[in-house]
Amino acid sequence: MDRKNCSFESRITTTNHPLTRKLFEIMANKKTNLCVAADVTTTEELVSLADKVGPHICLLKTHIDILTNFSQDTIDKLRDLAAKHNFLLFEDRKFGDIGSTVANQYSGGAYKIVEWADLVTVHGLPGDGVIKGLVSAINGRTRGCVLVSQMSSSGALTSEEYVENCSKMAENHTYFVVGFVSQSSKSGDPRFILFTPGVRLGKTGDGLGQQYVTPRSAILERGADIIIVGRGITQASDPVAAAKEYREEAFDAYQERIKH
Ligand code: 5FU
Repeated sequence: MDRKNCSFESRITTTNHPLTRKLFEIMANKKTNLCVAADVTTTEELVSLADKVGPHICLLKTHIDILTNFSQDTIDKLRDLAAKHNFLLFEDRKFGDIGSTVANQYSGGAYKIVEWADLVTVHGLPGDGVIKGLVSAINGRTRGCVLVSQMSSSGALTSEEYVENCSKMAENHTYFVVGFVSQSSKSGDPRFILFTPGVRLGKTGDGLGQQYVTPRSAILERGADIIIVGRGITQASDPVAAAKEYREEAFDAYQERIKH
């Protein structure tokens, strides 16, 4: 069973991870494989964006530490919107330290990420202690992580060997890892979801190293399951219309892929 030829529905039973299953269900039922990168800097903008694009997304990706006015109210509102529109919360924290430190970063500090983020990103660089550290902080909650195995930015040091080693790490920790943030995939394992950022229509880069491909290219050529789109939506004159456009392009490309 090759991941790229399978429908999201048919992949539900390939995994025991409750959040992987939930995400497949959301994608299949809502007919969307769009994740919006909500890179805005105030709670008001974040909440307003989440409510507007909510019907079109399966996941809302945050960088919670770029907010100038974060509080518990931010989280209460995001969680309400996630329930209202049926999407998951994905904090792109890119944990990358020893297990003991990431456990504290995940559960403590100002953001208490473990309390509200369904999924978080993690670098495989420190070795699998980073995963064990995060898991030690979960305390019975249903949580998962996405391993950043290959970055979209130019000159990224994520070599082929690194990508392969991240795949092995994921296979050893399937109870926590739901998939990869990557630009390509050699793995056909249907349990793992491939999330691809660096997606934008009409631009190839941002002048600061980001490199873009189109939704069709991400899904049909690179094998993405979910596209992550930030400024293509947040900086559009009409973010809702842009979200609809990316959603349709991405879901059409996915449907085209599973036909073959
Ligand atoms: F792991 C990665 C990566 O390799 N590239 C990324 O761009 C994460 N990202 C995130 O996706 C980045 O931190 C932004 O939040 C988002 C892309 O935003 P853009 O506005 O679509 O370029």
